[in-house]
Amino acid sequence: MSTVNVAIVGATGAVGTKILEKLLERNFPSSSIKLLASKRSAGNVIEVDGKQFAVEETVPESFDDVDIAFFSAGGAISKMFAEEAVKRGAVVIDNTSAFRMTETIPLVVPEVNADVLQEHNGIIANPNCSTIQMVTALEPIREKFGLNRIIVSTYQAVSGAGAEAIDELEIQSNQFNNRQEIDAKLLPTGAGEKFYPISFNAIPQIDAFDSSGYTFEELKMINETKKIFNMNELHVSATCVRIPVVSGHSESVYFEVDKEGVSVDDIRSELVNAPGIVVQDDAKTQHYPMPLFSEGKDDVFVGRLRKDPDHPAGFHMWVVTDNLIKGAALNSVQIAESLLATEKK
Ligand code: NAP
Ligand code: 3JN
Repeated sequence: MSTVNVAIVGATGAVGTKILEKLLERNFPSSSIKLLASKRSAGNVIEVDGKQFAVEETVPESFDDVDIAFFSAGGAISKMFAEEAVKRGAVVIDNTSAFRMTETIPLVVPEVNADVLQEHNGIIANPNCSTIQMVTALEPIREKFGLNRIIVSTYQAVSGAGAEAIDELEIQSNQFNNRQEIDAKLLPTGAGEKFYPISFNAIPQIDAFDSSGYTFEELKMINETKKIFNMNELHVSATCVRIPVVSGHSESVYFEVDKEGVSVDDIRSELVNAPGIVVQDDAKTQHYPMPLFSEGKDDVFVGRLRKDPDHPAGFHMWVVTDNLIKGAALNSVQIAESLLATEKK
């Protein structure tokens, strides 16, 4: 198969539009790209680089003659159409949590575990954005020095909650500046009926709570990390926080390696040579990653590398990436590229 027919489900959304941009930017070998969304957007036209694409409603027949279907319209839509797409001959790359923890479905970050793509049943899961950037940054360290424990706190951009959340931050910021009452209608998402302002605030809740006191976003980070690293025994804990940034998730990651006598320089040299990572780590020149400067970039940026003062194998680092790019669209397109490379072998 030298070129493939592609479909994007959720093509009008925050993630779907980036998938289309990445496919075009990377010259993905597509013979056709079909944009799918809900009935509401059918007939709309999306223009990228002077090329126009008409949006169609997603129906089972949409997947006839599709080789690769990217899904990013929420878990319910994936559950409704992914198996149907596979039956009609497509391989599905699913950006939702619908199938991530299903044992027989590979959960893939190509820099970490592209090898698991060799066996799949037609559906491949793309991890949660917060998981992707953390495992990308930890993989070179894990490979060389082993890993026992991760404790992560996230500072997540509103674009992770979709196009409407970006609008909410902008509207609330104007309300704040105009000394008007702030109208909170959306965040935290998945939480029911109680909402808080995101402008000039930090909300320590992303998605609903489960009975353990963790939110589902935190549980995704914990469970997906163990699956991707194939390390059930790894200790992982997470606190996920929404902050008033448009794009770029940041993470404070504490980790303990397995080997003794590892230095910060040892860790830095592994990161400097790793694929997809840019090290920005110089206290003297105040050089460190920030979400404002990660927007639109493909890389995972790592800085603020330090040894823990009390634990001989403990380290801290600060990890930033554009959540809609490596955290979602780029990782999905890289999965498709790896898949085509695997099939060629
Ligand atoms: P969004 O901006 O709200 O976009 C939602 C998309 O889903 C739109 O294209 C929408 O089309 C489409 N859609 C809604 N109902 C549909 C239906 N009945 N049939 C077909 N399409 C339908 O959301 P987003 O931020 O792009 O996120 C979309 C999903 O991607 C999320 O729910 C999540 O599962 C996943 N996601 C994953 C990550 C990650 O961490 N990897 C990050 C963010 C999101 P209309 O324009 O027609 O409404
Ligand atoms: O909030 C974020 O920053 C990331 C959100 C991801 C998300 C939002 C709604 C539904 C997901 C996800 O990818 O885990 C889902 C979902 O598919 O469960």
